[in-house]
Amino acid sequence: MPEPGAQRLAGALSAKVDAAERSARVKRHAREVGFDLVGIAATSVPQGYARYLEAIARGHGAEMRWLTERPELRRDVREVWPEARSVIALGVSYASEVPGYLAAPPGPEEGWIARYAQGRDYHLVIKKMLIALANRLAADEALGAIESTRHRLFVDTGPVLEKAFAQAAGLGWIGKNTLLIHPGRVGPGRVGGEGEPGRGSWYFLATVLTPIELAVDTPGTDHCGSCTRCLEICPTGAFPEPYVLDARRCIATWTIESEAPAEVIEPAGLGQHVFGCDLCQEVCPWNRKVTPSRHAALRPRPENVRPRLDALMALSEEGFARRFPKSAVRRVTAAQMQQVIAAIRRGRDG
Ligand code: B12
Ligand code: SF4
Ligand code: SF4
Repeated sequence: MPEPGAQRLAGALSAKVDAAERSARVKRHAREVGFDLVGIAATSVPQGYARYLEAIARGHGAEMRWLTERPELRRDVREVWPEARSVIALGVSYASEVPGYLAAPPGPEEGWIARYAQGRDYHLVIKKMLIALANRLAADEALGAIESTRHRLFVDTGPVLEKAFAQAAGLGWIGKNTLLIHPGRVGPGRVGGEGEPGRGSWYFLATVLTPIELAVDTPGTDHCGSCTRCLEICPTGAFPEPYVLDARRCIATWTIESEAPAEVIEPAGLGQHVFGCDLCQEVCPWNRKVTPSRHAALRPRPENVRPRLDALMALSEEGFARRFPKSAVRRVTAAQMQQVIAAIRRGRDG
């Protein structure tokens, strides 16, 4: 077994095409395994890292210890995977035509599950696509036939600033709501072709760290302009300033990340949110015209759109597992969700 350094050299020497052609091939492979957006970035995002450090210094990481521990890992992805030479930033659409929270507000006994969790758990869907991509990269001799195990695959699962890399790779820009927004046809990060995805922020992000030297893309540019809709709609005042989110005040933290929701939730701003919140995306003009996702597994399951609160309240832990099979909702337990529902009712009934 050669040492990693020797392997790297062998990989570089056996690559048969230049960096631009290697990037083009990587993008073709990404499209063919089902990714909607793809772009290439260098291994660090200094501006994103500086903003991340500032955010955690201000306490904006809330109680998510995994977000604030060992911050240096986010300085450069080579801290996580020393062999990495380039970052492949990827996007998968979960847009759907189901009317949102604002277009058809849930009734007093109905809850809202955020769009991203209405279908099958995206981690499962995207992990499969990432593995397929790593296998294709390994099988492509023009890329140096680098083993798939020499790539590192992430979808939420590691200390990688996925939005900052996506912006650096040209997939879009980080909006005032702090989410990555794809500008549509004009975006350099789109893969294009048949089933071309639409513009907006209804995209999951994923990342591959690769030892292959690739030509990087031009970063996305900001198209928020003078708009402030997301900042105004947020019912809990979670944006202390544009482009900055205080996770301590975000409904997503309260309803998904908090181990003891009853202790942190302020019922007045909660509305009917049982799991996550979409408001700062629903108002975004870039999400106005929806091109539904081509990924059938990610489409909303009808029972996850405006579910009845009393039915959720009645579930045991086993019943909850059966009610939400292979679902991102299982990030919480029935007991946690029921604390959220109790807070919804307190907010509703005053
Ligand atoms: C922790 C986390 C959360 C936390 C904190 C979010 C936050 N903004 O910090 C909470 C629980 C609140 C959360 C909520 C949501 N999340 Co979340 N979350 C993450 C996670 C796991 C880590 C993010 C992180 O490191 N945060 C630390 C902060 C300081 O860094 P940051 O978020 O990367 O962004 C900052 C810098 O990148 C900086 N920045 C960098 N470069 C530049 C350049 C310029 C010019 C500017 C202005 C700013 C800037 O701006 C940001 C704000 O400071 C990521 C996955 C990942 N590994 O990245 C998903 C992720 C960001 N979440 C995602 C989603 C879908 C959501 C929700 C929409 C879910 C929901 N419906 O309820 C909400 C949206 C809330 C919101 N408006 O952001 C998606 C976003 C996809 C996209 N299109 O952007 C991600 C990427 C998951 C994924 N793999 O798809 N999330
Ligand atoms: S997800 Fe909801 S609570 Fe969180 S910042 Fe956006 S609008 Fe505010
Ligand atoms: S609502 Fe307006 S300000 Fe907010 S992210 Fe969208 S375009 Fe930018």
